[in-house]
Amino acid sequence: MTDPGLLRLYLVTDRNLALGRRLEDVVMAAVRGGVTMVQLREKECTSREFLELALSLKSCLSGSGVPLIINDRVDIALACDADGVHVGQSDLPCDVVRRLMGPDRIVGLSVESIDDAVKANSADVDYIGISPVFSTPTKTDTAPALGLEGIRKITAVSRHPSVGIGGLNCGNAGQVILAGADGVSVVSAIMSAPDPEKAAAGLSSIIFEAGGKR
Ligand code: TZP
Ligand code: MG
Repeated sequence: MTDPGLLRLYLVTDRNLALGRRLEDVVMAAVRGGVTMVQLREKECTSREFLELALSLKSCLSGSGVPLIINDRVDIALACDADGVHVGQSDLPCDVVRRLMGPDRIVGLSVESIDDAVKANSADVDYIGISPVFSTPTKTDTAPALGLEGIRKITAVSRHPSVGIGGLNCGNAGQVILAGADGVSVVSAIMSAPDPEKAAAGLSSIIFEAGGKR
């Protein structure tokens, strides 16, 4: 990934938090509001359903300039010709993911500690997701929250562009950027917003403003 600007406002999906709305509708409203990257992350789906959703989102996003990233599943990412894949510490190792995905697609890796971030420096990944910044009801099986101090320490040692994830919203997104992350990744702040376009636009301007103060 050549442009860390693509990480500025990174939407991670969860249909269960979409208040009964179509996933594609929420995602496209968020894109109109300024989301710069989208990760399809649906944990309660068959492989068939996951692929269908991925193909549908891929076609919605085509021409928007917003990359589609698939959570965990290299096979689904390749099958739908996604722009990339995002893996965690217990998923396929990054070298295997890179070999399967090829040199040109985006590979993202979650790091849950400074140690993970240091190890990621020798991995061929395009960005790291610093996870979780704060504890969140959206994902409860996480490592301990790293806080803003964790972002400072991890961005200081990491050679990769980064996004923070976990408990982020309008109230703390600016601090995440000021602490050194290139972007902010959210699930509920957009998926569950009454107006996802407005929520994305609000986050986007906060992130832009904080970026100008660094
Ligand atoms: N990984 C670490 S925390 C998290 C994921 C997928 C969920 C973040 O959700 P929210 O609603 O933005 O706190
Ligand atoms: Mg994973």
